[in-house]
Amino acid sequence: EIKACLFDLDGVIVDTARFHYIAWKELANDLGFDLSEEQNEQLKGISRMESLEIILSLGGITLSEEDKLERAAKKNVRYLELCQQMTPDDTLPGVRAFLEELEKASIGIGLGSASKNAKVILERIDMLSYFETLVDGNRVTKGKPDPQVFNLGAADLQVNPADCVVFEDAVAGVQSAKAAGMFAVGIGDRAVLTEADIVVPGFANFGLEDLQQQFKQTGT
Ligand code: G16
Ligand code: MG
Repeated sequence: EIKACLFDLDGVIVDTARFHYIAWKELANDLGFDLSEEQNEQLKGISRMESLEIILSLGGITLSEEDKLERAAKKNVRYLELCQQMTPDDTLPGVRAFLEELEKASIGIGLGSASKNAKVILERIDMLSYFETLVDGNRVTKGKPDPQVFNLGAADLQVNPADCVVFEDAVAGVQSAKAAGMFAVGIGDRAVLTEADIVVPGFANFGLEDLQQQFKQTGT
């Protein structure tokens, strides 16, 4: 029985990936190389410092720890500056209606994000009040694909992992959900999110009744 739903932020609730991409691309350009959109895919769901490591290895560049921290901080300032453009209209289609359905059905709602900016972003798009708990990059010590982020969410909401559904757009996030023993709904492309229990393009044509049905059919 579904007792709680845990949501990833970037790519599930709101499309911030394009802002992360612009800011990371500028960092790469400062270092003399470019970052493709395809390379950016690898960074989804991955923490800020781990993302930086991946980018540096793509560019074949080594930096001192101090320089890394400085550049990551500068990237974040730029990212937050870009996020200023965001409004409640940037919430992905159907998300608000879906959360309202969950509220009505008394199903718990939690956030499970790698981002340290999660709260600020939820405030900007006026979605913070839906969430009973936030597990974000400030709380987790082991990033996705480790199950910690979703385990903490289930513990906060006092539900068993088997009664939790996770919504994720990243491969690492789906792996994290499955490692936590939860039902994973992939948001995006089935060919990419191969480990998800089901994959849907988004919440536009997907409601609680659809979820309940799939959970019963596919869930164990
Ligand atoms: C998000 C993004 C990642 C980003 C990470 C850390 O994770 O998908 O690309 O690197 O957060 O973000 P920040 O630099 O804001 O701390 P999620 O789990 O919400 O998809
Ligand atoms: Mg994501």
